[in-house]
Amino acid sequence: MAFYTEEEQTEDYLFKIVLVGDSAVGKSNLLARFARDEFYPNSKSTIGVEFQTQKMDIDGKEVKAQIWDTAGQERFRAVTSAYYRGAVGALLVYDIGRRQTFDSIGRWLNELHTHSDMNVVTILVGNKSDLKDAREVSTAEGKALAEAQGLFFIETSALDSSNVASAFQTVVREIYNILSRKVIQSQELKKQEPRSGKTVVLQEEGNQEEDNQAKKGGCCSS
Ligand SMILES: Nc1nc2c(ncn2[C@@H]2O[C@H](COP(=O)(O)OP(=O)(O)OP(=O)(O)O)[C@@H](O)[C@H]2O)c(=O)[nH]1
Ligand SMILES: [Mg+2]
Repeated sequence: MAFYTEEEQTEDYLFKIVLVGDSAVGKSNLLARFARDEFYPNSKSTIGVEFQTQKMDIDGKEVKAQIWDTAGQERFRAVTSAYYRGAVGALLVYDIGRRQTFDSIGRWLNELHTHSDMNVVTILVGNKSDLKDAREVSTAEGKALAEAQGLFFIETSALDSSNVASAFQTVVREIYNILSRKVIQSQELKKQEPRSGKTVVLQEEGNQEEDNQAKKGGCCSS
């Protein structure tokens, strides 16, 4: 999705979103709940990479989210750079009942930023919110980390479905909004240059340097 020309504006949007986080935090079940409304109480570790495409409606526009899922465990993971390549959104997942998975978030964030654009829209997801008695990470701690890192934040339960759709929708809506702003900016540029040839109204990569400068430390602040 490098360019959209004027004629192509009516085409669907396809956004690659990656699920990231330690093993057994519930990445595969969040995807299963969101895409198929299913839950597996005894799911096995993911081996390699799987993805699922889900249609979503954003402001009456059809958007497709291609959601990628891989193993949290190093030995089951596929080639890391390929997993992140082209991603425009990420869910960084931990288990609210296992502090160790929350402590790993910094490492996952580093990996995400090493292999993808700094501007990837990211939400920190505290999963298994149904495990009330086993909670080891408070909501306030999750929020604070998200704020410090410039991420969105939500707590979910793949088991009882709470906030699962919202987590994905938050990311996809923000990507869509950023894209729409770029289209408007390009159209304004086009008005100023009426004699230019074929008009490119969206370039996903944009001006990387400028974008990184503007948004460092936060994917979605503008
Ligand atoms: N109580 C509760 N259990 C959950 C929830 N989400 C997932 N689980 C359970 O946690 C275990 C691990 O879930 P998975 O979805 O396989 O975890 P994963 O992050 O994909 O793990 P890897 O593929 O190894 O990286 C399974 O037994 C799930 O049933 C949840 O929201 N609440
Ligand atoms: Mg999995």
